[in-house]
Amino acid sequence: PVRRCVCPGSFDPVTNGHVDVIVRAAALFDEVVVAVLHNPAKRGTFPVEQRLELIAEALPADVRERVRAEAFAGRLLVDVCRDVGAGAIVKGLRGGTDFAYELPMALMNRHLTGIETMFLPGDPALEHVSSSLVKEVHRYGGDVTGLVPDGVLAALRSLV
Ligand code: COD
Repeated sequence: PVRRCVCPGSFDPVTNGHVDVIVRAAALFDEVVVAVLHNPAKRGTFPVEQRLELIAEALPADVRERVRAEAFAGRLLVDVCRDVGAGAIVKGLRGGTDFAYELPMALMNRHLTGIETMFLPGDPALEHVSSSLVKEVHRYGGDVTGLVPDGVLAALRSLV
């Protein structure tokens, strides 16, 4: 059987920290579904279609055919996992704060359907990288080169 996992997030926008976790998940599973979960009531910075495109173009060529990005509005992560046929959730951890935030969600998701969450330690070189900090630093004129894929750099520059 095909072993498939879900890498969930907001990806508003995708960062090199996300890409690292997705590529490493692709080394552990046959297929990875990058699930862009969004709240239809909240607009976010980038439209969901653009978030999907930015993820797709950031993927290294050697994993592209086994990784797909898909958007889900107003859904529980466990329902997304069931719908796409994923047996596990894979998430990156940036340290103790991420763990404190992620642990109750992992336990709740297991409570709901039995699905397991696997945590991968984030690349220490990217530990300070989050979508929100990247946007803030860029907004006030800081340089985020090396922290996000090239397509995201261009997308940030075209924000008004
Ligand atoms: N290094 C390693 N990992 C990283 C890095 C980095 N530099 N940056 C981000 N990550 C990891 C985060 O720890 C997270 O696991 C993942 O990447 C996604 O990050 P974001 O910021 O894009 O996404 P979040 O944290 O906003 O996503 C939250 C979810 C959408 C996953 C969550 O809210 C959810 O599951 N929502 C669906 C509704 C639901 O089921 N709720 C009940 C949950 S119990």
